[in-house]
Amino acid sequence: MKLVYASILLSLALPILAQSGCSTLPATINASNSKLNSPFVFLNGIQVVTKADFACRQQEISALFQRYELGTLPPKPQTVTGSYSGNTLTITVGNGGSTISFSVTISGNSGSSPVPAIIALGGSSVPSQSGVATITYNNNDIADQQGRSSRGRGKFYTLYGSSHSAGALIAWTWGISRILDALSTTTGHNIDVNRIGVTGCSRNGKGTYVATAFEPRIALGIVQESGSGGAGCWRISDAMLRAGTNTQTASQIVDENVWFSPNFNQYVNSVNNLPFDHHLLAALVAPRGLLIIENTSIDWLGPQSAWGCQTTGAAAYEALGVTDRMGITQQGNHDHCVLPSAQGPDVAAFVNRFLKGQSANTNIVKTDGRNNVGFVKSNWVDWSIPALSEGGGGSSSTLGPITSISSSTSVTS
Ligand code: MCU
Repeated sequence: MKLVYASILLSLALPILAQSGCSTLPATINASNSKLNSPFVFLNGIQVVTKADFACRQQEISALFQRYELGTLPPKPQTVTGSYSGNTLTITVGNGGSTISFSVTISGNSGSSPVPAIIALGGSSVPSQSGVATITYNNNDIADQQGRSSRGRGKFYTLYGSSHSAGALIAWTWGISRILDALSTTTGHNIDVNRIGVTGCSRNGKGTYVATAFEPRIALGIVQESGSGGAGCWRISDAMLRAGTNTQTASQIVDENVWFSPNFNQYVNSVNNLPFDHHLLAALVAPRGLLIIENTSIDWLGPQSAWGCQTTGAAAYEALGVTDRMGITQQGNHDHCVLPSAQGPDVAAFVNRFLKGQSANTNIVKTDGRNNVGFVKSNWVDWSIPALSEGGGGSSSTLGPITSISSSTSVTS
């Protein structure tokens, strides 16, 4: 009888412990793993059982990315105001005695009722969609990306200091959050702030993925040809290079540009020590809409890495019972950032469903397999996918927002 009582207590306590277990990250983490880390096990070894646990694991993953790779995403600044005139939304942000101001241009926003919109980092390379506005965001103005010498340049750093830990990707995310803040408090633009997508290609595809992962107000991320540092996993890209394919790796990428935090530099030659990889970006976006578009013809993008990484990341959606909210479409034989016409319907399906609120078949996971994509899952994945239960009040549509982590150790809101 005692034993039964104890095991009931334990089974009741585990999910609760798991939730309170997400309150802090340990100061140091020794987590060497040559495979892709499970989305369903907390750092302390406790299994994710319920959807509420998973929301907590998302906070842990968010904190890990910020501490080891991206740098810290600051919380909402003290003041954010917007003004809209002549298709330009101007956003003014004040914090700690400094003020910056930046603008985005809006097109396709006419209509008798508010329209959905896609924020395009550096412009859009996917076909424009009828009834959906485009918000063109000059992300370079917020954090420059002109090689290593551009570290700390841009309006984000004017506000937070040039030695802030944020790399460009998370700084751009911060800028998108401010656009959303300003849209919410400004009239005249005719944008429905509850139906916002984000897109960008290549380096701006990396930014799109990170923004979608860290800004829960984004309903859909369309991540185009982001390659290594975006849809690719560091571990798989390293293996591709070891096998003789000229693929971008972590150690190359930090030499090339300032997309990541300086804190990442110490891990780029030992990526197995990272307690995460980029499949867990998908775990941060889930259960929201996500379309990953990749190119099989460009080795540098790491076709096998992006495919393996993202088909693995889709496990988060499967565990939440929403497999068709994440699409992966990979095709070759075209130039970089030139969407082949065959992938046009994939974009339209995700936009129709997640921005226009229409019904559309978004069960899209496909590759043309060109260039021997050749990902062998059993070499990389040693965990199984749970069916997460509703316990603790979580549900796939009401998962709490991922709170921004202002201190490097706290993962509570
Ligand atoms: C795929 O994104 C990058 C890539 O990481 C860089 O190595 C390369 O220089 O530029 C790509 C890009 O942004 O192309 C427009």
